[in-house]
Amino acid sequence: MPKITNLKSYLLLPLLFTIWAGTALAQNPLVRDQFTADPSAMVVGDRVYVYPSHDIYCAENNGRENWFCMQDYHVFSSENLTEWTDHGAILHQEDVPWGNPTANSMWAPDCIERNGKYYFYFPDHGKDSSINGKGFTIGVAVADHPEGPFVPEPQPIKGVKGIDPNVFIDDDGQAYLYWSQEHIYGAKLKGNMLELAGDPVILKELPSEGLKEGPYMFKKDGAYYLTYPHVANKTERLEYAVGKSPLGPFDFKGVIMDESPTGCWTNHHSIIQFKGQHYLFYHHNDYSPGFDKNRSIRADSLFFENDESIRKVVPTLRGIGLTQMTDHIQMDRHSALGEQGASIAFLDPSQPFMGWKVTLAGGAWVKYNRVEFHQGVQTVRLRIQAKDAGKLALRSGKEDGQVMAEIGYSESEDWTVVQGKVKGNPSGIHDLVLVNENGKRVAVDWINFE
Ligand code: FUB
Repeated sequence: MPKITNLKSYLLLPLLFTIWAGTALAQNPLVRDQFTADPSAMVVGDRVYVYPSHDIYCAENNGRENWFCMQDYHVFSSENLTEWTDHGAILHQEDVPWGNPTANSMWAPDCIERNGKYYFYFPDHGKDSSINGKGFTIGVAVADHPEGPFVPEPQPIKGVKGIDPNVFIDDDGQAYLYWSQEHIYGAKLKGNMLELAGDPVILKELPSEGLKEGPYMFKKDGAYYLTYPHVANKTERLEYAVGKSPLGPFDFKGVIMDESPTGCWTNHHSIIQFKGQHYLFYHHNDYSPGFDKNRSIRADSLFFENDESIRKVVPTLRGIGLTQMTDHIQMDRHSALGEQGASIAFLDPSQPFMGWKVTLAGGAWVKYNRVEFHQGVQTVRLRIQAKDAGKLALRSGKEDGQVMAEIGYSESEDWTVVQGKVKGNPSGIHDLVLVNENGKRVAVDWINFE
């Protein structure tokens, strides 16, 4: 059963989000007030747009309890990869002319730009299973702007049965649609982006055992990278194969991300290059550890080796982007955690969207990378809870580990904001290490600088 079944938790969310408004959201997960999954990221000029699925919890979903339940799509965008704007719902199941308005089946989507129009591809169940055979098919909604409004086409794409659409446009202008249904399929699209231009083919040469889904194609230095989640063992991991043409043949190359160590059964991803850096967008059930059909999108940097193979991405909580010193820096979204005496937990397990805290026993530490300082910083503030008086030290993450501030505090049952004087007038980008130098157990919600 999911952890959040309590209506009060949902009612409190808008209030909680108002409290956070104005703070930058820099870490994983990227979206902190609703469940999001299956992120499809797209670069438009200086912004990254992300089109995820929108998981919700439905006690009963068309007779299948505790299953995926999605009724609409939101789009999010960011210019700095830290502050994500929710542009609101762009498509609801009730607005799909051919869709079943109560199927709760708005699974993983994709979006692509062509000649100034934005084509949004989404799976759904048809109103009448005879429309396109049984089960899922794929529709398109079109907009003049990446954030919509999107207008759904009257009919789904003919000749497609399945889920997880992905569209790729090659350098010669030919567009391809990929999707999954037991196998991964690919087909050429007509120039109108709404119809297949040829028969679908099964993309072979991928591992034959275990579910494969969620295809995502990209091209780099003339090579076609077909990437996809695959159940090689117990749950999905992200793999890739490389070919010389968009419909293969492909050579299996390896693993982009291992399966979740905590058992989230699905993973689903996209890969973009933004301002010279590649990023992997993926998902994990961060806010719903007890129910893996309520997921949250994440992003981490992705690197290529000299031979053009993809270096395996190790998921982080720290995520991507620079954090500003004035933001509430969530040390629990750490880059590293001391092995002894440091732990992460929800602030309130009955309200996961309130976020997490890091608890440090005496001598324990937590590290947070890439905080941007501006000249003139005087004070560090920390929201903490400590049953005993103690002292924290904030050190530079550099080798010399210089002390930037020491923060003494007295005992307090309640959460309280304490502060210390910052030494050395730091500027530029710093990694931070917070150490419980000689105190007893202390919990930290956030820190920031003034
Ligand atoms: O989100 C529902 C399904 O879970 C997606 O379509 C799959 O790719 C998996 O992430």
